[in-house]
Amino acid sequence: MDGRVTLRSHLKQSTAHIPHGAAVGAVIEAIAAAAIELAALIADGPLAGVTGQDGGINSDGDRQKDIDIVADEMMRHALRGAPVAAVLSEEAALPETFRPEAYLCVAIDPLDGSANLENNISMGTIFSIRPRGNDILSTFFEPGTAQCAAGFIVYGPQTTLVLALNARVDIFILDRRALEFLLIRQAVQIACDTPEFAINASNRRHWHGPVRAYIDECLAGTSGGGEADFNMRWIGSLVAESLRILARGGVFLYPADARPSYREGRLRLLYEAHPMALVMEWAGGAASTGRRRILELGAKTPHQRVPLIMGSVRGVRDIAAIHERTQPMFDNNDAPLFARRGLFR
Ligand code: FBP
Repeated sequence: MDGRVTLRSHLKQSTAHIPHGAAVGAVIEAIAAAAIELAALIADGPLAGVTGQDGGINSDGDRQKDIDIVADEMMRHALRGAPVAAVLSEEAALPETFRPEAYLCVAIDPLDGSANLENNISMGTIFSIRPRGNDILSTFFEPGTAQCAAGFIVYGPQTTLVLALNARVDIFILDRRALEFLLIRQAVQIACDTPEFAINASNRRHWHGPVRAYIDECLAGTSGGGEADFNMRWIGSLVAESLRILARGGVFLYPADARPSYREGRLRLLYEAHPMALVMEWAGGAASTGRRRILELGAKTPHQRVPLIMGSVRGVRDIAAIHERTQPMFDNNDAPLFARRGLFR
């Protein structure tokens, strides 16, 4: 023994005492196996025939890259061989039923941030696993607290797997020679108070009052009377931003804004916000819309969007406190349009 802990041995141990643990482990192994193949394809890019060029439009009207289509096929193929009742993918309008009698359902974004392929910037796979209810579609519409495991893979300088399982978060790196994931960080805890934020600041003119107020405070720093001088990051890749938060804390915001197609935010509840929220909470962080805990939200449609604010507990709490002082224009907690009060303008 060389002391290395493989994903397989970790799963064996951590699924031993959870309901249907063997099935949960098998699904995670299937996703990890597909991720190893996908990592190789992404690393070769144009040499393997994937260019990041347009591949058409998916069922929800999003532009797809050729690599999105390949990633979706790879993940579906892997999950078809696993104990999975149904899969909801970003790339398809409705869940696809695999084995109706199986105990688990999976929501997946096969390749988030694929627009980064051309620029050689990190992108990733995000997954959420939950027990099947009586009816497949309503299973996916349950709140995020129904998830029994979730995680994401980052295809970057290293291929990293972040796994939320058994109420903790562990991180693995792909050993490219042995083609297996090895444990590198256990029971990760997010720093509770890092002065760093990530937001696409080019949208500032569209933001609602509370988001603008928080970011303006961060930018003003100690010269504006604040407690700290903040640093800013924006990679444009949800998985890379999330991994950074696990490494050093800070907050990430993709808020709702005034543009008609961003009234509910940009990111998707079922395969982006729910799994990231589980990762954040099980690593001691938080995830909110600004007004509601993400994990308490259920979906009404498979590809529903949601405002996502996540990361260090202190930052998420500060942002929620500003929201609390401002009334939404409509009484809709999931998609607030905020009243513009003098204080926040
Ligand atoms: P896709 O679902 O289209 O891949 O987009 C998701 C995403 O790339 C996130 O990874 C990232 O946080 C966000 O979009 C970036 O959005 P923007 O381009 O508006 O900054």
